[in-house]
Amino acid sequence: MKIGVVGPGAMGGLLAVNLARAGLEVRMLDHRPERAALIRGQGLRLLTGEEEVREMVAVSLDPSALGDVELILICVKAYDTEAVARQLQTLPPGPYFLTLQNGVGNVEVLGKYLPPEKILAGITSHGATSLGPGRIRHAGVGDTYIGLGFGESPGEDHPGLRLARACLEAAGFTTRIVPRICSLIWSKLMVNVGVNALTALTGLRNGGLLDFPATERIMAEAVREALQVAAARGIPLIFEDPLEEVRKVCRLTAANVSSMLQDVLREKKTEIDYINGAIVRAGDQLGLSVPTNSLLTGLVQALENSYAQRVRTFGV
Ligand code: KPL
Repeated sequence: MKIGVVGPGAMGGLLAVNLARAGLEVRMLDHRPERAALIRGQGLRLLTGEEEVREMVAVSLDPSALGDVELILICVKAYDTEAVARQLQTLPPGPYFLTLQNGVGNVEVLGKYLPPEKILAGITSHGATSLGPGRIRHAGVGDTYIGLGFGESPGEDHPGLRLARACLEAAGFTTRIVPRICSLIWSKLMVNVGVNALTALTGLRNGGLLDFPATERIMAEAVREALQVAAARGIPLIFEDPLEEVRKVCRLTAANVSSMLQDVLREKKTEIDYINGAIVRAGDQLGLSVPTNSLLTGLVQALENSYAQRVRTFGV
């Protein structure tokens, strides 16, 4: 079976290596020529604990390389979804598209360019860290859920969902099909709202957020505001106690460097606008006050817009 993976970052790389090891034919799409060339030459390297494996996978800058695949996994940052959707729009009809991205709004953007009935969405709590171009650490095992991007999932009866689950399971991701993925996306959003901006601003690993009363308090406040927004939107969540779930993820991925902290350490753009920023936009529309998310969003935006001006030493 041929599978496309868009975005050879941490999650895309983790999936590509594991799919290739399971015997599937993986075709990756990248937009960075130097990284694509490096992966083409050296393969993708995946570190799990002390063990490192290397897999050679096909990487292209041209979307037509994905012309005959059955499923395309979309693993780019949320701010690149639109550009990727425009590229994938040029493919012949056929493949299913599965987004496994962080944040809200990806399904809607994909739906503007691709056939909505072919769009699948999922969330995963597997931790993946990019150690550099083409080199990934598998930083924690977690659950994965998938469903239709639009509408209620008919479960096992849906060929696209069956195909996506078979691929993910081949890659070692235990996967459940759920009826309403929107609830899942918002449930995962709570985790990212509580963890990502705070780790990016403090420089702490996920587990470190539980070590300080101040970060615990700000986390609780950000999640409480996001829960109010979800309730006002009528979106049911899967967690009985969402804040406790955020703490649980911090404990399970204690050693992980969150994706947003990885971005800040590499002085890259972050996904803040799709996480805490999405709560701020929704709060504005609903007339709800979300001061903690507003503050976290503003601080991360300031940080990512000022890398060149950062003071690194106060030497005279
Ligand atoms: O999704 C994550 C991220 O870093 O973006 C968590 C679950 C918080 C793991 O670090």
